[in-house]
Amino acid sequence: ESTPLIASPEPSVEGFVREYLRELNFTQGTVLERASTNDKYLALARTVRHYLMASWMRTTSEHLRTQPKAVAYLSAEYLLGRQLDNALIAADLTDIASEALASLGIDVAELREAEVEPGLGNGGLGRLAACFIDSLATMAIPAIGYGIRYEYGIFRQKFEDGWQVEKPDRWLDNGSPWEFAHPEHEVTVSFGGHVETVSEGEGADAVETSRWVPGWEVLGVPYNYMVPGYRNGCVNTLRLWSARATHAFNLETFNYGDYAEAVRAQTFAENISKVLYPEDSTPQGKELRLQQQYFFVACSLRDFIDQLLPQGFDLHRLPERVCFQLNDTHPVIAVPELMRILVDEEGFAWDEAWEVTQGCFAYTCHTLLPEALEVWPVDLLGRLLPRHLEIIYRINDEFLEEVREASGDDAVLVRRMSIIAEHPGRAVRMAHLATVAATKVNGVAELHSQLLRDKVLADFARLWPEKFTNVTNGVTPRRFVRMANPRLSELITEAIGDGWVTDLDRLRELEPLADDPEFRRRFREVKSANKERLADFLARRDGIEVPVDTMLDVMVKRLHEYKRQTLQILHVITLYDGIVSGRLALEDVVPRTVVFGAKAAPGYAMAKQIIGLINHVAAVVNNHPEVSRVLRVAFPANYNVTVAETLIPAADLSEQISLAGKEASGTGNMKFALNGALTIGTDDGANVEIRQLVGDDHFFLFGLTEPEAAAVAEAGYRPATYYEENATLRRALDLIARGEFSGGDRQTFEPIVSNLLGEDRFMVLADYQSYLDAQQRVEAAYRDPDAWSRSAVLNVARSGFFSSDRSMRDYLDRIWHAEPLES
Ligand code: 26W
Repeated sequence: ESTPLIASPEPSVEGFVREYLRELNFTQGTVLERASTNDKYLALARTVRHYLMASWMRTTSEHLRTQPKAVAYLSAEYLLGRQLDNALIAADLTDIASEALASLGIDVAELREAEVEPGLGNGGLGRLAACFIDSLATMAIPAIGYGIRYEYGIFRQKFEDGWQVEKPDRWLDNGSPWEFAHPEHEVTVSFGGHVETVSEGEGADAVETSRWVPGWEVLGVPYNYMVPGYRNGCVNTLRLWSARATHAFNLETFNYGDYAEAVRAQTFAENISKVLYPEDSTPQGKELRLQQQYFFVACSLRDFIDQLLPQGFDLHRLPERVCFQLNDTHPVIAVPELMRILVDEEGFAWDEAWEVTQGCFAYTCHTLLPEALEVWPVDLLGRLLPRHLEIIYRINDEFLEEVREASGDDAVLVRRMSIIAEHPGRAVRMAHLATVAATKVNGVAELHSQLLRDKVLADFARLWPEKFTNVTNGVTPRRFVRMANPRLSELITEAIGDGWVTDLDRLRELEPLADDPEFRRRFREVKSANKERLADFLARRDGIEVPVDTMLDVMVKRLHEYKRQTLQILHVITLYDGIVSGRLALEDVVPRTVVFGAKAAPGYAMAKQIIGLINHVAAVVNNHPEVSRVLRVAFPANYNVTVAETLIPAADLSEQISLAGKEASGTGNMKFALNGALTIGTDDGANVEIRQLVGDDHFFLFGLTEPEAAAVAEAGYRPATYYEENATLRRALDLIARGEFSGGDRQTFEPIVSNLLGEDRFMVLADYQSYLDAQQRVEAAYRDPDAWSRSAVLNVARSGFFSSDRSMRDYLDRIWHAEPLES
């Protein structure tokens, strides 16, 4: 039996006009003549929703009815990007909507610009989560995304005199037409208090059990978002939790007559989902962050059990119904939480509960940097979640017993593997907890997974080799090709049909066309039209002038020393120096525009220095009468998904220049290749796989390999040697040191220079010459437009592997073992 459902409207221009005016008049409460751009945008968003609504309801009720095995993706971040265009494309309404609104004198393109993107993530990990839920919906896999509805997403970046300043991201201010609040499904989450030991039974039968007496509670209110599959009638759900004060909490204080105190208490509770932590890869160990993690995880487990399973479901069989995928360690507190539910609330024996828990979780690691691995001080965790700490201790006791047995009491090994670190203070190692609990542990690219097995988690991989697997990341071709690059999409579809959008391997069929001069010409036309679009966008948005007839050389990603934005700015400085000193003739330089986009964590001083340096170099280069004829540097502020969508399709050269062994995967690298940019890159992360697939001749490789870098570090790296022995490098660093880019002030960038000469943890100087040589090869290749565009077409044709649909198939085969919903 299926529930009665109102059908979505039939797609037609007249029908769309009717629906739209209804929304504008009856929901938005305004008339066309008086409607603001925001009114018109909100009405359009709600209109589009109508066309997906019946599919959403049907998907949800089918899921409930058939009780398939589901994927529950637990992620503290979803970097969704704008929703309107994506929804229009998924519902196949782009043309109908444009025509319908044009008949009312409205330009859809203008309304698109009115949407403020939900930036509920920092970078790669959050964007990956967004790509994955898109793919799961497109593949009709029963899946739900769980996360946090931050009131403020990633900060809005501004530059003042070239230095980063952070402004709050008030993304909800103009209304949020894509979400559906469900206060009736609120969940209560407890914190603090203490644990009581109670004896049950008499005499010899007496057993001690623990009971958590929490100190305070908050409510989690779910907000549902549609996750539409691409034209397949499947619409999955993303459920984000928002913190509210409990009613009781307020009332109690209110009874004392202190109204102001009651409201303050409310604010305190609601702080939990207030703001996304902007740290990417260096955890701050803040109590509020642990509150966020437990808050969303507790809500999500409760919700899955209560809302998605039938009443009275036997939780012994939970692993048949769900895999909770842990997106990095941020949701790992779900492990003791499930144990607590099973043991304390459901009365399971410990061993039974542990078996179920181990069957329900899988863990994805997204990093290799030791400082990025989350560790929670035991006193903090014990204060906030005393019962969970107790559970973690018991998990650890039993685990370490297993280690002792397997290792013949190797005490050093036991200390290394323990979930509890003893130094510098007692703390819970969340990656160890995740690895112990998970059915599978995966890295996000071949090299990364290998390094996890060999280095970061080597002890665990020796104990449980079958636990470890790889799933190389991917990106959704819907957003990052079909939507972001309509011109290329049309060219591809004209050549091979439109099946590639959901079967990206079919891009292979373009390979022969790389040798077709006419196809290459049209490919170049697309590129240059995309450059025009970008130039237009940056002129309007930032007042930045971008020449459209130059090589567009792009590095966009979070600002981090390991990613080495410094290396690219050193190349810019070297070109500048060559021209200014007369050692490089203007006509020998391939004109290029170097574009940066990057946010620095607000507390990461060196990253902010590097941003300052890039902007100051840009000012000097762009204002130099000779140099600016062949070299420009553009650094639009506030890089985000929306900027990526206009920037990536215009790029000729993709900079993927991290020190080998540091970038887990990278996903921007895949987006560039799919949009026909060539990569200059190190042998790191998924670059390795990109190069294998596109071929050495169509990829500019440079730099130390991971084993080489490890050997250099082992032998004792001395960066100053490179400075002393390489005159070009010396000149570039001396320019910075002498204040060439800081109005003669030598102090401004002193920290960068002394760091490079003294420590240079990420071996920028060691790779400098190799990078310069690779850039020479880039120039030579770019001088031959036909050969370049042949390589570019081959990059597109050979990158189908990097669809997140393929990543999902790998997760399904290797980890989840779930199947599509029949439709
Ligand atoms: C503050 C704690 C913290 C620690 C790590 C916050 C965020 C992180 C993330 C793991 C950082 C991140 O986004 N990692 C990136 O994940 C991408 C998706 O797998 C990879 O492509 C990137 O290489 C990796 O840096």
